[in-house]
Amino acid sequence: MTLRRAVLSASILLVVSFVGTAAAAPPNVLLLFTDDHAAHAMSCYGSKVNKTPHLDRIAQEGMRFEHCYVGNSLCGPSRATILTGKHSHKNGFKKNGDRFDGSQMTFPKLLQQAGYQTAMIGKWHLESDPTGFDHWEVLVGQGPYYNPPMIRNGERVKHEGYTTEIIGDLTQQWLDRRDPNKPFLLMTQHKAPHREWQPGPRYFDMYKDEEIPEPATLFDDYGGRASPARTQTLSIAREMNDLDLKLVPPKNLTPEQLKLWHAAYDAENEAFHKANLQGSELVRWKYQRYMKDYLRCVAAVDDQVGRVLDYLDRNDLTKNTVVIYASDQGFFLGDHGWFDKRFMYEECYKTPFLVRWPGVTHPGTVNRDLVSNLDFAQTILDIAGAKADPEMQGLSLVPLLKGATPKDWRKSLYYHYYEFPAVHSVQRHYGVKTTRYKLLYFYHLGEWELFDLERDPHELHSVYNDPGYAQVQQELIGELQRLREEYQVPEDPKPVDPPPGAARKKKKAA
Ligand SMILES: [Ca+2]
Repeated sequence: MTLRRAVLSASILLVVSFVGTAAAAPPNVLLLFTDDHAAHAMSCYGSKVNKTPHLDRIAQEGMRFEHCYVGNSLCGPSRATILTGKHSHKNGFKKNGDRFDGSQMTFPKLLQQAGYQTAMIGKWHLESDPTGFDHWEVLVGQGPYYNPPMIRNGERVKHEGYTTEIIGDLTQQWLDRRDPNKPFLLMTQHKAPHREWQPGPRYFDMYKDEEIPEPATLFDDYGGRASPARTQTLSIAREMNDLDLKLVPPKNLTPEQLKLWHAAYDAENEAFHKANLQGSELVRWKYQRYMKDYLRCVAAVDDQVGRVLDYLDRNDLTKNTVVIYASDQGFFLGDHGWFDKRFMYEECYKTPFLVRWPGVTHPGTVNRDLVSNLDFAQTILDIAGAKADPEMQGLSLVPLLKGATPKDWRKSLYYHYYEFPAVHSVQRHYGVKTTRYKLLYFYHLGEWELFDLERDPHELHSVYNDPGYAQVQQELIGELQRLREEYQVPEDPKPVDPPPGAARKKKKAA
């Protein structure tokens, strides 16, 4: 080849590759989402209790966010925040049981307007019907682990089998029949590993002869903190029921499923009843039973994640699909002796967040900036090249995904939990978190907590009013006030107790 020809072909290559970039189709977005999956039950986050090879693959081929937190650690509110990019007080969904106003702007609607086909499959949990989706098939409320009825575009349909696997099947079926000429947004939202942690038959034998390591705080005495840590009802020792502990089977199994269930649990249950465990030994047994079932549910999710990643590979979709994994919030895995969530404590306040964006995000990177589920909407819109809604309150994470965090990136996050009085009796609180410190205010009690996460990572000793932290405390109170003003958070008045007899009267009137 002559020099001239070589230069000419190089220029053609350059032109071709430039045109290729400029005209590149907007990427597909696959959001894989779970319910109550704590980051400390994922091996890519350093789990001591399980392995999640398929989720780890997303981290290895993309970016793992080490400090992703939620604005309100509860199922419905987290979902509403993700859809709208707004805090609970702005999108109107503060507590489970609220009804999502589907007429408000959401990121799937904006993607639809930008030419995306959009689909939502799995757990929705927002009371009103999904809006902004060309196709939706969702569980009814929480939905059961087995044989779930679902609502497909407004029509009730029946399924038989294990819900996590059914959601995996529906995901592939939708991908098979989508319009290949349009980019897609697909949200696959698992019910697992929510309470009551019912594993599928394929997972009954997992961890059978293993001891799951206990967390350091399983026998926390709740000293050194404000009163809500003592008055909650999240306790493994006291609040787990027979259904949680698999001492009785779920009610909606087919005869064949019931047979497998008895084969899995009966012998262990018999030994348990015979042993008549008490005190800490009983707590330890409950912890093992809880964790094994929780982790079996996680394993099923991990397998379905692997399955859809394989699908993308087989169908030449990997390169042009951004894969995101997140949970609606974390969970207490025996930490502080608890299950469930709600508190602004690390284990359930933090949520796992992985993003694989081929050709943009450097594989295997870890980001340590403060990010939030408030940012998901604007991030996904930015990835798609679509405009965000001006009322959205988060930030686009695209610069972080490109490896260039802006110098003025946020230094704090706002939190607000509202569901009290309610199940699990966690008091209403708001708070602020920085990389090192966390300030919580239980505002209807007038009680504060301040934690130095560097010295006290398990949050066991509040240093509120400790003279050594006077300046930190003052700065955080100021920062909390600043955030409340920035996000325009109204005062949350204390619910008035109904006068004695009011419930009875109301019932009579109805
Ligand atoms: Ca949840």
